[in-house]
Amino acid sequence: MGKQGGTRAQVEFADLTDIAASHGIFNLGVAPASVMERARTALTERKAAGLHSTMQFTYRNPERSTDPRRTLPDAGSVIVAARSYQLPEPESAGSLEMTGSEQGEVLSPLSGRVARYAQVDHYALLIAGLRDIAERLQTAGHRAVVLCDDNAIVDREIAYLGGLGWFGKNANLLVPGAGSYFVLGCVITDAEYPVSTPVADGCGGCVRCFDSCPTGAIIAPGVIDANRCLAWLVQQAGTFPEEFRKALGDRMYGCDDCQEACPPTIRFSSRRPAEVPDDTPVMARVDLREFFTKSDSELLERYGRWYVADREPRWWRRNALIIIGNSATEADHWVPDLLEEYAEGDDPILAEHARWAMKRLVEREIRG
Ligand code: B12
Repeated sequence: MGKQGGTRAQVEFADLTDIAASHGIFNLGVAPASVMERARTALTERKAAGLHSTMQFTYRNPERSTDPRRTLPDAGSVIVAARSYQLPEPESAGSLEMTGSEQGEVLSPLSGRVARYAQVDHYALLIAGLRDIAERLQTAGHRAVVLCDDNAIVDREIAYLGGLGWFGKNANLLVPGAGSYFVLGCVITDAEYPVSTPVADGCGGCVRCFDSCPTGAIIAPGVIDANRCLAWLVQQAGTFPEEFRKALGDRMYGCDDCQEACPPTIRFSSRRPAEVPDDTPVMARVDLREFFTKSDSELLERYGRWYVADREPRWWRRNALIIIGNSATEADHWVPDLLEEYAEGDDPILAEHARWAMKRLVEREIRG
């Protein structure tokens, strides 16, 4: 929160774009600080229809998450930002722990795939830029609050209203000429700037994302049923729905299928690569064995920036058991003992997933 009272100097918007650019943020816009009616209606109606599954986030309090003035009562505008998370494609599908400068350090026979947005802490890189913008405004006597992937605001709608992109049928916000591999955030401030013009629809008649979803989670243009979306199912607590376990494939965290099928994203994302410091570790794939050899606290230390229900590494183990069933081969000698241990263990949910994985290995003719 900025200084109270005192004189306020106008900060040129160009100063803010310069600060953003120094953080690898090349898309900045301004949204009005008013209630986002469309998002409020969508949250309320979809919650009533159960499409939010067990998610809370922005659904917990739609009155708050759709009104920037609930965060900053005298807000005058919302500066919205998009930062690319498109990294160069890994050279080897099996490589783990690649860094921005050297790729393909470690190879594992059994690993899980991580969606692009979660391979690096892209939120932290965006937040660092937004904080510098907020600080510039605060130094000039304004109030400014940074929000990114926070329950207090619906990031896509405010970014849309601030002219950063259009809503794809896959529900992602697409930046014109760049695609959807962008994380979004904003600075709510009492400084006033002219509002940007929203971007017109760019999907046209294309419906490729519908067919690409492995579980049929896109139920209407821009509408996701979280009960079916793998990106939610891997984060959710409890039993992983059996009908979607095969579709999970080798995904450990997140799912990019609806973006990987999207023509503008396929075509343009490499034009707008993410700027990440050279020594940044990139988790494109993770070693599955680690989830059974490391303690909860070690796992949280390593993967704690990934949201998981109740911060319970148990749900990562559950996901890893499913992936083992879907992708282990005879070469993974440690797998049969591990599955037996968990199938007979005292965690009933993990035991059931281990039994499922055993059956799946038989079905795949990996075990007799
Ligand atoms: C909850 C959540 C999820 C949930 C639910 C997703 C969802 N669609 O709501 C789950 C866990 C499934 C999820 C998955 C993903 N998420 Co998410 N998620 C969020 C979170 C926390 C809240 C989103 C929210 O409020 N949804 C509420 C519903 C109502 O919004 P909506 O689906 O966008 O609905 C809008 C459209 O339907 C549109 N609309 C209305 N009418 C019409 C009509 C037409 C024709 C169209 C096209 C659109 C349209 O208006 C609605 C309201 O704005 C935000 C962070 C935040 N604080 O906002 C990140 C966020 C949306 N997620 C993000 C990302 C990166 C992802 C994934 C790509 C991650 C991954 N690879 O696994 C996937 C994408 C899945 C998908 N296709 O949506 C980014 C999106 C960036 C972008 N460029 O769009 C965000 C903004 C995080 C961030 N700060 O960067 N996510």
